Amino acid sequence: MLQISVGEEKLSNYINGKWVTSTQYKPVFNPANGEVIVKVPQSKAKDVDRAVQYAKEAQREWALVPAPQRAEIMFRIGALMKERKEKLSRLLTLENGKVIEEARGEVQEGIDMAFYMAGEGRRLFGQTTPSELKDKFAMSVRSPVGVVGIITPWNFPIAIATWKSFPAIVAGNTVIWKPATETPLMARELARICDEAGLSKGVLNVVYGAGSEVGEAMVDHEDIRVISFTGSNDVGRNVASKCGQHLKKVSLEMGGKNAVIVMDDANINLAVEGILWSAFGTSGQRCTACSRVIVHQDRKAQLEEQLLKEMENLSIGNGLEESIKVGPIINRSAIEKIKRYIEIGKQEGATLLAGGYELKDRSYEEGNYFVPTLFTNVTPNMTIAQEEIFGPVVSIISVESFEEAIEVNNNVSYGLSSSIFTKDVNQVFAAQRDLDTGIVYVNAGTTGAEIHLPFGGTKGTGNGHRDSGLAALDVFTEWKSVYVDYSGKLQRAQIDTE
Ligand code: UN1
Repeated sequence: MLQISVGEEKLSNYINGKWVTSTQYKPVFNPANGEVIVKVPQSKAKDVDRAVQYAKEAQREWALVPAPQRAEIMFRIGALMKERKEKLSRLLTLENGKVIEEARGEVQEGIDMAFYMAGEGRRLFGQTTPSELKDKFAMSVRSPVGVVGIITPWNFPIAIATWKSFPAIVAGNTVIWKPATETPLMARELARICDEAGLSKGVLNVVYGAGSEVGEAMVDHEDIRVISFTGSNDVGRNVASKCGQHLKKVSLEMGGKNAVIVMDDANINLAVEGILWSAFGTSGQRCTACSRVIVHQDRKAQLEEQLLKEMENLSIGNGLEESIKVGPIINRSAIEKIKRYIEIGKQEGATLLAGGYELKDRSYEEGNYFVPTLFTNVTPNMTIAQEEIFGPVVSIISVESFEEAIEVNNNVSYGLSSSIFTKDVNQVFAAQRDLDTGIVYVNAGTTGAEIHLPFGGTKGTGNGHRDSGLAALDVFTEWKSVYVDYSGKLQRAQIDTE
């Protein structure tokens, strides 16, 4: 078994290719046992400013490096990530808690993104199109935006960072990255890999610290031209309004209140598997997690019975043990938040079928473990059916028809992911049209997004942009339309067209 170091080592910011120490640090805890694993810098606005100055200078040169060469470095980054997949995965479990199998999956998502964007270096397609005038050529090209700021969450500390930074880098931008304070090791490892892969200094810069200090400084910095943020709805709104004041491009990825719909003709065994995986994987701490099950009334009893039976097999514990299925919750305040929702669910009249409490016996004492929880007889407007809990809590809502299922699915302020289990091809196509979410699954749970498709959602989930896929390039590039007139005379558009 690969050893991972645990200690009180102090991490450094990574600015202009150098590791820079800080004056203030904060301890980072292993959610599985409460041990301090590392100390993370608490940087100030002036650290952000210093990083931006270097990034700005570096960007001028980086933008002139041919994109296929930028992409070759991206390919090396992917290769190094692949070589270190096991080490990265174990560190990820250490700091985030997710079970090792899922950690491997997340690291793979980052590797996939590296290779995908490495390929993009030889595309970055624009358009060529006829001009309305004679002897005139028209095209559109993508140009980098400049220095971009990325603010990433603790629940997918490496995958989401790659969704944002890799397209930005291949497109010729330089990056200031504020990782979540809870999960700083993935940022250090990724910076090390970029360094070893030969990424020019100043192209990727890591500045650790609080959102209220480092995040705010990034949002307010006039030389950061784009902010790409994944996190809570409250913070996202604040980021968006500040960016609005600065006329700064901002891409937001926020919460979800995702549902699995189980129709009367569904394969119930498959639906149960899909629900368990998407509701209790990562202990429900995914933006895409299933937190509502909308079931046709004729199958409700059967579904509940099978879910309850399978939930008994979900082993809870330290995610580094291969047999564990449900790892810890990230921290105490997340546990408290989940507990509050359990109380609200009970008060509002939902029936608690399983779980609903924190594990506190001797072997779990020091970690943050919450038992997978199932509520039923939930009505669509109850608080637990409306608000994001970000924990292993599922609410069952029963409906009488397909139309009602769609309506209940859409009756929330978020719109990230949705899923339907049915064998009826007509319902499949109607559902993919009518479900108001950025991601729709048919006969699979609500998680499992692949990196070459756009990731994001409607309504309160975002502000119209998408992470990953080709869509990410739209966030990190400006369109430039170029007209070349080779007629040798002045030709006026819309006028000299006869
Ligand atoms: C997130 O929860 O913020 O589809 C990201 C999924 C993962 C990504 C989740 N590939 O669940």
